[in-house]
Amino acid sequence: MRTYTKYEFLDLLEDKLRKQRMTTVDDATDKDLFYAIAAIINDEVRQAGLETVKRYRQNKERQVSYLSLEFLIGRLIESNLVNTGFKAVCDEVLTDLGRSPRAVYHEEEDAALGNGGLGRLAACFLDSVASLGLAGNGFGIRYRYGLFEQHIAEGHQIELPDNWLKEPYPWETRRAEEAVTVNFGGSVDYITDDDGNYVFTVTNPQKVTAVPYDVSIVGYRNDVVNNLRLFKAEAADHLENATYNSRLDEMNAIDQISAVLYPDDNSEDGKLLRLKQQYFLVSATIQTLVKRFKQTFGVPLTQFHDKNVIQINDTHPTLGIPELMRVLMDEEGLDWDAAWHVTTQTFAYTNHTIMQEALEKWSYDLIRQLNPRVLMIIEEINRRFCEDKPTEDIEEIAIISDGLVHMSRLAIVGSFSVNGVAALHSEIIKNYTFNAFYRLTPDKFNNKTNGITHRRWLQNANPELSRLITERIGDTWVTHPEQLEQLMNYTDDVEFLEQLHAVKFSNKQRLKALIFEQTGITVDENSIFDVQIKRLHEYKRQLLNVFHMMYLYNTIKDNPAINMQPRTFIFGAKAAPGYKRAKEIIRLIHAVADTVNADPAVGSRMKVVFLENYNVSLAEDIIPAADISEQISTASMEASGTGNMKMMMNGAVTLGTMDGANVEIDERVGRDNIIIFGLSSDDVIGYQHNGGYNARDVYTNDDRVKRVMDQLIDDTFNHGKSFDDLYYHLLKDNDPYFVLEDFTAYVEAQERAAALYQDKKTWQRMSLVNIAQSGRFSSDRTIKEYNQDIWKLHNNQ
Ligand code: 4GP
Repeated sequence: MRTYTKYEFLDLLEDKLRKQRMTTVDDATDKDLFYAIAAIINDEVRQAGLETVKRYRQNKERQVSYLSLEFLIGRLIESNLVNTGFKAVCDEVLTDLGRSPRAVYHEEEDAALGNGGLGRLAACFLDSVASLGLAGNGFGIRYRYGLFEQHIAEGHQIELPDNWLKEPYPWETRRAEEAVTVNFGGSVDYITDDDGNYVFTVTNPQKVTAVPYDVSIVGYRNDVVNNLRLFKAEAADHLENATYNSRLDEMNAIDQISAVLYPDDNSEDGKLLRLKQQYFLVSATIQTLVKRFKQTFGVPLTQFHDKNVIQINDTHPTLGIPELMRVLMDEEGLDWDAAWHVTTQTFAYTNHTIMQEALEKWSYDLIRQLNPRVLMIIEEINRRFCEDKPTEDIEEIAIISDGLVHMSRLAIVGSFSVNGVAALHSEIIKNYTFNAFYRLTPDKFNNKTNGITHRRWLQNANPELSRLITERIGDTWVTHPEQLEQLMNYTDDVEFLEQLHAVKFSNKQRLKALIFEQTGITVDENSIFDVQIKRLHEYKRQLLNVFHMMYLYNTIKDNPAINMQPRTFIFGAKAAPGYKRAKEIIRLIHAVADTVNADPAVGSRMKVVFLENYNVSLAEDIIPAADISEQISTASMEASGTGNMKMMMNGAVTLGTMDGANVEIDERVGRDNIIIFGLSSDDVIGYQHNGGYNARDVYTNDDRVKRVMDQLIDDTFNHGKSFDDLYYHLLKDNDPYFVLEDFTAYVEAQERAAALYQDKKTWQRMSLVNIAQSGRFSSDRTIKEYNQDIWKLHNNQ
């Protein structure tokens, strides 16, 4: 990629402003500047993209396709500027013009085509694949509306449509000429060919056009530009329905397929539409890949898997397995065995959760409605798979049972690799969730601990810290994040620790300003910024955090003169629209915040802040300012977590359970540099299997627990409506997430955290060790492991 001087870049900017926005630098709005800069980037990137494709083609390279119903991209402008190498010059030009680079970059809408962890992981992976020079592309859906916009009205979450495409999205290119047709429904016919084989055809299907929109994925200063292809559903040009009105109805129905991101994660709504989205994505992708294979390689499709590997992000794209079988057999004439060999050598499956409600099961009838031929193939896969298995195992492994198709089972049977996303999670999958399969094919199972792109989450989100690090150890950490470990040489360097502290302080001041702007609450930048940002889910236990806040409040009310470490509790969280209890927890956080923040007896010792509409961009503002990273899930339930990695990389200290990747963070930083508490995953699994925990006992015997519990239903924090559901649920349903059981340990851990924070030197050292040990959690490391063990792509760098 080219480099530009300030003057050259300014020339380009003026040119783009004139030709594309019909304006000049003097009159340009921030939005004009944003679009003009995007156009400059696109000129470079699209050229490099063409060359990348040409290179892959010439070298006949094996490629990975990352299939995901979610890509939680956020804004692209800054990472594109960083990765092209234009960031510094662009910042300088804007500043010289008297403009704020931040304001200009913030004109970009977040692309929120995902719900949470697995969607953001997919976006980090794309960045690392390109930055490592690997041939890999993403495939997803171009949802017209992304993850809902969250508003809070009197503590209640209100969901508004996320109209992210109301203005043109500058990073996408529509490629109508590469559209493919996806068939839904219809009925299956067959004939017998001359050799006596069945040939299947589907008659009268609903035909939907999948139109690709390509988004360039720019590697970090390596001239590699990969692609994220997002499909939009459109009606075929000639709908065959009789009347104009019925055509319009059908067009509307087809629009729905790519209209909204499935709003509920971890639950089961809008079934047929969701399933249609899944099949739409996988069918469009598989057809595209098969077409490209035939154009590029000139060898029989029996070698498809030599050139293609498809990583499926959770079970949502599992229908890709029968779809590839369908295309290979019905359209390309392979027999079952040949097609099955290719398919099972092509697919690899990543599991992201053991939560039962997220392990997808679809009714047999629904899949028949969706595509009867696909159902036939699933039935045949199941028949052949179960054929030689002992009867006593069938219930646990059958792909179809009780009228349901178990997607995770289909994914395991149809893939050559199955991985979890942190060491502990991968063990749980092997030993519990998928144990029967593990016993059958132990070699399929492996672990790939998640990672995050340090370019976005450190270099970009925390420029002051990046500068400080580079001053000390040079900038090789940007391409070799494990080099951050060199910072371990400075753990006793008082000057460096002070500088680190100064950076955190100024990040906290910035967040303080943002908090004031968003909420009107004034927080103290000298207080601990105690941060819990993630989806709202009971297993993540925001409720435990709230109980601790209630307890602290009680402590202050009981001893008004008490001298305690001031704290600011910061939350960001969206609850799935249909998840009532999660929404009640949001309401509770607000009720506690209103009471605490308004109580003069509390003063500056404690503030509670809920930042609404948590998204990738907001995370980039919060994370660099965090002191404590709350990772307090019920042990065994958080597959990995990635916020834990982002915050550690920015010098926050984890306060967490031995769950997900916290276990590996603990291993890296050592017990002196992390605050661990609570039940272990073995304890939790033991309780689940043998009973043994009685929530009511804890409630009755622990005064502190009883008091906060009772405050759910008295009027201490009651804003018009008490929190009966939470109260009765914990007692009657025996607290399935062990909030009460872990309460005492959590309070003690919080006390330890406060004491450590007051010992400034110790805390600064802890913070530094976390940064220094975070390189392992770069997604570059994760992607290298995927490549070494699963994808086996040629390494271009
Ligand atoms: C999430 C997991 O809950 C989280 O622990 C993990 O870090 C992340 O995937 C990426 O692997 N799962 C989901 C989901 O987002 O929808 O199941």
